[in-house]
Amino acid sequence: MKINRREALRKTAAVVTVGSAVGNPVNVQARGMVPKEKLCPHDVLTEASSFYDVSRGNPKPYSLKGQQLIAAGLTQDSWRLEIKSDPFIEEGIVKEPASIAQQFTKADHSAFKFENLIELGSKHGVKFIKAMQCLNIPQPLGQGLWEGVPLSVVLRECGVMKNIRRVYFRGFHNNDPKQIFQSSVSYTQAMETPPGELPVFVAYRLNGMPISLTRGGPVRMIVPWAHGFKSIKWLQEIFLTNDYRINDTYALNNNDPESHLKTSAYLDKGATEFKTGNPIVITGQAINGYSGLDRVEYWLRKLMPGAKRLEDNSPEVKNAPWRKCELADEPKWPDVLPEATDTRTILGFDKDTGQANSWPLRYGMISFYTILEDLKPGRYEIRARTVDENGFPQPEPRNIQKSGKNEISTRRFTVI
Ligand SMILES: Nc1nc2c(c(=O)[nH]1)N[C@H]1C(S)=C(S)[C@@H](COP(=O)(O)O)O[C@H]1N2
Ligand SMILES: [Mo]
Repeated sequence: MKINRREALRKTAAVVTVGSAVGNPVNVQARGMVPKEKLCPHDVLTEASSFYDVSRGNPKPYSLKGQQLIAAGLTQDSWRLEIKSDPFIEEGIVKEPASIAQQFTKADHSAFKFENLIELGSKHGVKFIKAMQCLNIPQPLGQGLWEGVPLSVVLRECGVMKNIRRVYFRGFHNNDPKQIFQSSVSYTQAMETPPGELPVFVAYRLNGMPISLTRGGPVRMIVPWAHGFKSIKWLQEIFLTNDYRINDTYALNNNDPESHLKTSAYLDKGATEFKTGNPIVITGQAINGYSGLDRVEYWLRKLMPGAKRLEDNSPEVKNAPWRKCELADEPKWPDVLPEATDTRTILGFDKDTGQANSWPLRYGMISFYTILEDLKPGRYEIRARTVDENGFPQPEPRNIQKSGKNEISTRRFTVI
């Protein structure tokens, strides 16, 4: 893929001199030249096939081939999107059923086609760079430039709507109800975007190309602020209901269905043994979540024989001498974006100047690193944590792990 080849060239050409970080005594001693790709080993945009995959289904939709794929509506030509209102009512709970002036169904051939979506996109299209992260898996899954049509624009095609409080979406699944994977947003979240905020959108491009089948193509929902389970892959059905209760599939497993991406740092895995005398490079990625990211910090401790395991909320961890990690520089966008992408057209970038509104990007991820020098032989444990823009160190302020895995990331290694 073009962007990755260019990115690779850029990375191998660049070297970074380390050694001046204030308040970072471990790094002050670093004298070596460490290639930038070692410090920041992650691409800014993840190639579609390199995302970590989280998919239900047996067989998984992307394993279908040929005629089965067409029958499943998973090619651009065969793809259809149904939009229906839900007749649901319940005595004493939901008094009136939802209704919309125009339903879009397969039965009467009115369902949306791929070309209808592209047409809406030519007038109202949006682009956004988003980190995908599973609520139940610490490490981010990847980051993409997603492109599509705001859900509000699609729903306006339904004309007058009544008694709608939640908007649900489902992907392709076989007929076993256990395989249904659905998520939802509130009516307001679907229809309105506050200033500076981001719309939910129906996406049909990833990193400048059609969304691959493995990444949920031809069409996938993208909920910018949310964990992956809201971003339904193989989207084929939207239903509008007056049932205000959040019946996302993920809620059934004790997950918080309204979680936003948490600000948190995740250490990369790596060697467990280093030779004394060589600088040790520790890397990771941080998510710039709901509360924003102020900084990433690390704490290194020597593990004495019999050292006890430390809980995230123990005084030892809270009062430890945490030090700042280095954050990856903002990239030169033309080097990492698909050819000829105008940053002025990407949400989160200034419409006039094309500058990013923030670095790291909102709901994006950023590489961080530190370099450890002159460690004496022994066992060590390193932790990394974020501090958000309200001054809360990870895992605060929201430490309930079922609203997103943000326990403090820890790695052990030996210096010999
Ligand atoms: N239709 C459908 N959409 C889905 C899923 C699924 O199993 N089926 N998994 C969800 C979950 S839990 C996550 S974390 C993300 C993962 O996205 P990825 O596989 O592109 O990394 O997709 C979401 N969308
Ligand atoms: Mo997930």
